[in-house]
Amino acid sequence: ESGITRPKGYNVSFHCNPEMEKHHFGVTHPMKPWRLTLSKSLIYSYGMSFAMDNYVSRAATYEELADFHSTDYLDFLGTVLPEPVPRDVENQNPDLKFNLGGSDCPLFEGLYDYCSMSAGSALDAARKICAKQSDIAIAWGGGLHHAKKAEASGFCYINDIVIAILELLRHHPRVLYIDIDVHHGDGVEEAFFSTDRVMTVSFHKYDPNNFFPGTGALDDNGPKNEQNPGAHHAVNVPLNDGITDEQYDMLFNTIISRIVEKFRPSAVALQCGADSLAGDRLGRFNLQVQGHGACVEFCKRMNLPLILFGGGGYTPRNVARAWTYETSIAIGCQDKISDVLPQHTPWRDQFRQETLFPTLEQILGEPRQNKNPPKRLQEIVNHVSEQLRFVQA
Ligand code: V1P
Ligand code: CA
Ligand code: ZN
Repeated sequence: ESGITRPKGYNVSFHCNPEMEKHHFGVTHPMKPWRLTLSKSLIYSYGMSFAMDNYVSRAATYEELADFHSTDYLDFLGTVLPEPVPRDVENQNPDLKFNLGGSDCPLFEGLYDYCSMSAGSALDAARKICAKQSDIAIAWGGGLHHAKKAEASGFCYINDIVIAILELLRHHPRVLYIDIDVHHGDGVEEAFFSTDRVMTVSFHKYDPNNFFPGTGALDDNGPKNEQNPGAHHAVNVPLNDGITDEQYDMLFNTIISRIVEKFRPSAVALQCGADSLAGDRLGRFNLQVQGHGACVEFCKRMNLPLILFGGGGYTPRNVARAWTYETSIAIGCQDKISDVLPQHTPWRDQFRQETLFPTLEQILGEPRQNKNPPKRLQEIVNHVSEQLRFVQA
């Protein structure tokens, strides 16, 4: 008896496509669709599927993808074949077509299907929100925030988030996009650069020379031309290595409250990239499952229709912990689930510690040095507050 029950009068929907998990970027590539398998298995082991509406999402159609992407790009994506010998990091072809086929965005068997499935689950989530059939819709297989209109980037080929937000905009006057992946949400920011109907906010590690994608400075806030409706509608929160739960939550709560007050969104899209967790293979932060989840909890408390997307996350056991805890927050059973992973959890030994909330010491041995002085965090809050003076609903 798990004690997990369906929240009364509150609907959470869960959108996934198990076929997605069968795809592989290559043995050395950090993006492992297996993390989706591990996450789902932990979510189901806790008995959460009984408290949600579970959907096997369909693949998005060509026309749905073309809502954002150029047909030239989609046609190429649909016809390229995997390379017989994958390129390694040293042996990159500098003029890749649409940035496809390098080490970040390799060509693999079933690539087009993988992309359309990710977009399909995001789009299904958006449609459930628009139909008011879900209060929170979850698409952990989505969240691929770097993809551009006619270019693949940073493990992302199709921008499922942009496609889902375009769907929300058919029914909602204003959408707030929040991105807690450790990387800058550049593709989503760029897609809505010139509109005042979407406000984008990304929290990320920022180092223009040494951290991907190198964009997202504090004063990159949209078009510089005041006549452009998109001016001031991009918020960037550039951070340094080692940020802690307490600091991150202070920033998140302060910044998001002020944005909601001014922008008055009618729906929220939250990208929950789990590479901002401590111990991530690519990330640099010291966030714990609790701190990452606190962002989801904060968004839920705003009481607006909400989509939760996945995103990055390169240490699968921690990705599974975070997305499981965040699913429990969506359902509202976070206080009822046991800190000890259910005994019958498949691949239980993969988790190393048997708890949902390992300590920083358990994750890292020694925590990463925190390079975010309080003075810098205050500067960020001040800048965003100034910026918001130019924003109104
Ligand atoms: O740094 C780069 C390359 C080098 N420049 C020419 C670009 N790429 C990064 C890409 C990170 C993508 C993150 C995606 C997401 O935000 C959303 C799903 O999480 C990169 C890194 C790195 N450490 O930043 N690529 C790889 N590592 C990589 C490693 C092994 C094999 C293939 C790629
Ligand atoms: Ca981010
Ligand atoms: Zn990332």
